[in-house]
Amino acid sequence: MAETRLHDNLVLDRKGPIHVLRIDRKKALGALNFEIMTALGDYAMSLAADPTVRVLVITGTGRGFVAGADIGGYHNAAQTVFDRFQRRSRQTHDTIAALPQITICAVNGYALGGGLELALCCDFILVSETAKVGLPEIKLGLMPGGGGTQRLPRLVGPMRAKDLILTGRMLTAPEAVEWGLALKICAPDALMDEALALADDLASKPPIALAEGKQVIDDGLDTALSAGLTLEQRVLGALFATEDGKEGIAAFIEKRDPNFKGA
Ligand code: CO8
Repeated sequence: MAETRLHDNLVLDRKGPIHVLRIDRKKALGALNFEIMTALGDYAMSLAADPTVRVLVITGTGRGFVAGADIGGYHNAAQTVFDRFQRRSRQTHDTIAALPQITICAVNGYALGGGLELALCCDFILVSETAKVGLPEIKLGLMPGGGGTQRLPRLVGPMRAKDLILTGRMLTAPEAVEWGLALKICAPDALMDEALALADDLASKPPIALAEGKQVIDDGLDTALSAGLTLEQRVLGALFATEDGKEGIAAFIEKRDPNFKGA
């Protein structure tokens, strides 16, 4: 176990090809201020360039995952301060969403506002039975600004997104799974084990196919069906030409386990 504190409120645990990043701000239920958002973005930027890491798990501490942006920091703040946070959060969210690694968000408690928006940047969301998720910005006279109005409707459809965004209500963990907002519900004590089991499974997969599969799905969502289908065929053709593609097929024929090398 190699834990490093990247920031007062961010702890990184490196487990070989898996990184576990924990937001550690228990007293404020994980609320994100400008400094944490910056540290998170800087870490994600460096991770994007690290081919030795295949999976990132993001989680929180105690009963909060991230209860949103740090509201206290914006009480009577200048417009420029608010705008600076918005720009920073856009960079951080976009960097995490575009990571070549597979990302798993293990939501241990409240994921509200910017907390849910951070989770929505991840490939998989697992929720603890105690988790509550929502976009309550409307109660502050605002609306989401970290991707909530765009990423949530793409995941759960526009009507359900409007339900959460316009009422500001929270979903329980079973409701989040029922909506397709989370993949799986876990007992609180089992959340990290389940997240790490999924991470282990993903980390054992052929790395190029893993990264390309993610990218093609994400890019396809941003494009017309015919362009997405063309992209899919092109990338599959390129994967067929990789050593891992040849190894996977040979291993099947020879009835043995494949030895993928990421080439
Ligand atoms: N920011 C700062 N502090 C917070 C936040 C937050 N988002 N959420 C909770 N806290 C703090 C509380 O102030 C409290 O601190 P203290 O003990 O010092 O008083 C501590 O965490 C525990 O919170 P509660 O006592 O309120 O605990 P409860 O169990 O009673 O309630 C809730 C938990 C329901 C999560 C409640 O704390 C809550 O409603 N929090 C705010 C949730 C929210 O509105 N999030 C969205 C924020 S806006 C956003 O994310 C995007 C907009 C970006 C613009 C930024 C401008 C604001």
